[in-house]
Amino acid sequence: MKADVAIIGAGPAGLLLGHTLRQAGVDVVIVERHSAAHVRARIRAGVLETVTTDLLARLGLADRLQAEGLAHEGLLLADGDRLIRIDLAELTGRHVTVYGQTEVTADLIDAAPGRGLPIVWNAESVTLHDIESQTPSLRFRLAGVEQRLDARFLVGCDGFHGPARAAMPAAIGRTYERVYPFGWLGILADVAPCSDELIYANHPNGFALASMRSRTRSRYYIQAPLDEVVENWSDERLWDEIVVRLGPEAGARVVRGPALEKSVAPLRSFVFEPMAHGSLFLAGDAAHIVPPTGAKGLNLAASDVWYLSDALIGWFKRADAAGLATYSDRALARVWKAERFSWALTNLMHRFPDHTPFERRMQLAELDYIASSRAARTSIAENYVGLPL
Ligand code: RFL
Ligand code: PHB
Repeated sequence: MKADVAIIGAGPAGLLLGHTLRQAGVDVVIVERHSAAHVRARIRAGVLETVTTDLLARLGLADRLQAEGLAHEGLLLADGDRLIRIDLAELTGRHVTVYGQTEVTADLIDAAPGRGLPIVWNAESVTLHDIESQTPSLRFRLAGVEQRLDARFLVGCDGFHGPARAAMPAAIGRTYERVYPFGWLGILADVAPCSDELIYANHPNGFALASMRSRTRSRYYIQAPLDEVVENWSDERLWDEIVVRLGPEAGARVVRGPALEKSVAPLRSFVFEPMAHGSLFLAGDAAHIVPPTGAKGLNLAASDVWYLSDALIGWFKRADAAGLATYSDRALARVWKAERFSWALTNLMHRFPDHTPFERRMQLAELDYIASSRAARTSIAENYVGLPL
């Protein structure tokens, strides 16, 4: 097999990049470890910045997003008793869109055959070769048979655990990491949301988030110990805790229902620099992870794709190498600001095992400051809707 660009991974980063390059007439093949059914079933992000929705619109793949996505013009921070509103529309003139990552992925997978975007599913043991040359390749097994894909460039869109970042020579890279001492226990249920807008709650018992996928499907999370097992949490116990942590006003409006899905996810901040070496580029979770508190992970994958697709199209269509040379620096400038925001919001809203009553009072003082200061709310709002490209 041959392609201009070989992409590893059919998550949001790989699918968005593949479609964008294909639309510009660049030959792409995506190689994915799992089946299409597995990728479609993964439940993850729910909040899209305009960076992401504009990319889908530019691809002409935003019909369902426009019909079914919910525009959110604000969000709420809860500090135990009070709800503090961050009015995104008034403070920034912008909004975010609630539309599940599952739906984004489905729309991109469904459109691939009609647009001549090949996706190789179920590719086992993908390895990267000759990344420092101009003739790199991927090797993998398909139903037990060895395959080879030659390309001019390789792009690792293979998430945090994929092989692409590991293929970078150790001497050229640097890793920055913070692992948080808790995870998020999530529940998805076909019940009406308790609020029209997302609620991020800092309760003495720990963090809680009220989110949604639609007007009839809710997504809630609570902070939980890292070693927590889902089996310890019956639906009833989890609903009880969600109600307590959201506070009296929102808690009273929680509608309970059977869990469609329940899982624990760890929280991590992580950046690998640089995002390019030789003929290999990284995009999305392959290069950086944020804790989900700021809703930035999927949106950072989309901003990487803006920069990288622009650079690769420049190289193939205008013989312009400048974009590829600056890709890593451009992408990382935006990544670090999103890392800062996600880390700060995580620190503000969670209960840390080593916190003393002093740290708790610092959190409450900051929430009180946010409630009273338009400048503080504007800072949160402009980060939440997404910083400019
Ligand atoms: P993905 O989605 O992990 O996709 C990587 C793909 O690569 C494949 N792969 C391989 N393929 C071939 N060979 C190999 N050896 C391979 N190894 C891996 C994988 O199967 C997969 O298909 O990375 P990508 O594309 O960079 O996208 C990143 C986003 O998925 C991620 O940042 C977000 O889900 C993070 N996130 C959120 N982001 C937001 O912007 N807003 C949110 O509201 C939000 N909420 C969340 C989140 C992530 C969560 N979890 C579970 C981590 C909520 C949660 C709970
Ligand atoms: C979600 O709905 O899954 C979600 C929303 C906002 C976040 C994280 C996750 O910050």
